[in-house]
Amino acid sequence: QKKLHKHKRFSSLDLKGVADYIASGKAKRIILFVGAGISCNAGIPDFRSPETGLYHNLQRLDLPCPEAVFELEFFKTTPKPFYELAKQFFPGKFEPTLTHWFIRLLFDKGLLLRCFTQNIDTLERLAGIPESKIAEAHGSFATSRCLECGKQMETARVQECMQRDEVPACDHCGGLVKPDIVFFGEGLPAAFFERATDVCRADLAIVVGTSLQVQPFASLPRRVQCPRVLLNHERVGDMGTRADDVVVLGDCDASLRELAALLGWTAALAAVAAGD
Ligand code: CNA
Repeated sequence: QKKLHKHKRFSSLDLKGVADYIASGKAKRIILFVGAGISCNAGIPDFRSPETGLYHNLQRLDLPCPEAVFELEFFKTTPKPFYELAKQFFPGKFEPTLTHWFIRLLFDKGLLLRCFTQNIDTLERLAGIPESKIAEAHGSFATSRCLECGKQMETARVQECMQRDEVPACDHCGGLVKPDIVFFGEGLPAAFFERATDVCRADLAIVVGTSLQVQPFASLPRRVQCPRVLLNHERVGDMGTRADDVVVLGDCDASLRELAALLGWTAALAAVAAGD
């Protein structure tokens, strides 16, 4: 590992260096670690951005602390705040961003090893990235089930309840229904751990739109041995501490638009985003 970090493998520590690295064919198994920041330009607020983040805007829900809205024990007794919040970013209302389309393009080009996402908005799926290439660390809104008997409830029905400001109750036993997103106090999906072994196989890691504060997800970028890139508004985790790390601060869509241009992929990116 030491030896790997001693030698920079990007020609320069910027987007041009990353583009050269990909264009030279050295990156055939690209791994992505993404978070709420990649969906902000779709109109879904993230958690921790000052002013616009969900945590900042939760005061009106009268919670003991902002995180309580995603705590399992709190939800069991007080589910309304969660459903009130979920109404704002339930799938169906939002379109993928340029960052999602860029990841889709990596897949189309046969370069995507896996996209690890903390997001629950399913925009990766909507961008046409196959489920087998995604590891949804915190589950998703795609399915919901009763906390008492485990019976599934169709997403459309859950959504209908939310629109009526009702908390969905199980048809079978009347129990509380919860989308299969991972709350604090719950384990991560088994598929996340199975797919985490990908970190050893990747030849380029790209971290985008995450504050890297939630474990165990946050530890994954530390475990890769390949060159790493951070595209984020701020520096996070240990990104930028290795000799072969590239850190590009700013809007992730803008950075990936530039990377696509450097690779000569602008037209291809526009085509996937247009659904061609
Ligand atoms: P976070 O802690 O809110 O961090 C987001 C990060 O993205 C911050 O570092 C921001 O500075 C950065 N950021 C925001 N917008 C941009 C942008 N346009 N370009 C570049 N960087 C940007 O979110 P994390 O994902 O790190 O936290 C993990 C939580 C958030 C997970 O459990 C998610 O389930 C949860 N979450 C998901 C969604 C969603 O599915 N879209 C929305 C809100 C929260």
